[in-house]
Amino acid sequence: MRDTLRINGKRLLERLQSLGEIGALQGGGVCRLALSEEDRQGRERVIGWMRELGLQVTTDAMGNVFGLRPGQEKGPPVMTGSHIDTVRTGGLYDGNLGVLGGLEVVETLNDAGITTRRPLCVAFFTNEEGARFAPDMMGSLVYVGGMPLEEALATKGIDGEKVGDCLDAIEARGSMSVGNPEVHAFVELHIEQGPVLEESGITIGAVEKVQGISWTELTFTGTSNHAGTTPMRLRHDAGYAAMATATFVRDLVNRIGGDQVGTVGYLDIAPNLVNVVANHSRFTVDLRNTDNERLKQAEQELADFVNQLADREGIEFERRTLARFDPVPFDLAMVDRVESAAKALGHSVMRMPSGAGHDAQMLARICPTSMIFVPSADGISHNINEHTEPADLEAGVNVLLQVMLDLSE
Ligand code: HGY
Ligand code: MN
Ligand code: MN
Repeated sequence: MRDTLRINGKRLLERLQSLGEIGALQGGGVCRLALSEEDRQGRERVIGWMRELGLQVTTDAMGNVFGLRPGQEKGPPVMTGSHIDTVRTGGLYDGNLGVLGGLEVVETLNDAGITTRRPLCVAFFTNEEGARFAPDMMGSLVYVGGMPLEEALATKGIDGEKVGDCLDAIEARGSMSVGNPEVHAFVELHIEQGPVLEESGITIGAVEKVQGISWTELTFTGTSNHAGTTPMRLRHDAGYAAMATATFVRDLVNRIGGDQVGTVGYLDIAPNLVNVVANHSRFTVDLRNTDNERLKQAEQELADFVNQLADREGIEFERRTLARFDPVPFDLAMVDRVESAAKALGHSVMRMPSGAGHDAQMLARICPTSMIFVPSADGISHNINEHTEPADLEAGVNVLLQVMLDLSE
């Protein structure tokens, strides 16, 4: 009976659409930055669904939310989940699919009158994106003990606001100490956010690992001056330095090759005027690689370049590490479970790494963990046109259902 159990794809889509109304952008997409008013509304809606499904809802001091479904026995639950915060130009599925897919699994079991041996839990973690407050995966990192709670709460975002103050402003700070509930195993359903599954014509990704992530913030301080009267030999141009570094990053990544990727996504220049040599620039460099040694090489070459550039240009600089996570391998038995569940359901499946960071990479520090990927149309994500076909969404949640049933017995 359990093998033939299937989720309700229409109900799943309705919840995804409903949650996507919160923070909806003109012309499509979603903006629900961590700990914003939109995040508060999103939390309220998801917690409401959790309660409607009979889950026991708890919130920890970092605002991580857990919906527990009791089992026949007590003990650490089989957990699934992800995040409901988005980047500024987010889509309907990044993170949300993992949380609402978990709720769909619960409702399917409720409808079938099934109580699993182990308890189940559906979670969403605070500030997975890291777009407002770095590092990313902050909530799950604190939950697994990888970042002290106080340090996280004191973290300032790109708008100067503190995490703790923003948690309180949206009444998201819970009373439960971080690290609860314990967890038996964790499996996260997520869109791939890249082109691999679609290009391979494969429906399910059994994720073997998450690549290493290095986020650095660089601040250059030069001398503002007249764009017309200042000879080039007398310039200390913080704008030029930022853009020279951005082009260096692209050349560096092309030179290293392989899985190496590099992005300058955040750039602020002042005074940002047509006829003034910039005296200030602040920007971020996102470097990633599945190979940690190569990632370290990229970080070292970037540091060397910035030192030499600052000397040459006669400018000051500050460097701040916003995030640094080594590549994380997932538990092979868990990857096998994802792969065999997909095959048993008749879906094509391939083992693959994750290019994006995920809460699962933090849960892997404390319990057997893996991820289930479904295809992203045109490999697009962190973009309002993010899309995954309903049949693929449904396939992913059916695989999640079977893996959770498997783990809960
Ligand atoms: O940046 C990431 O990989 C994730 O979206 N937080
Ligand atoms: Mn995500
Ligand atoms: Mn994301």
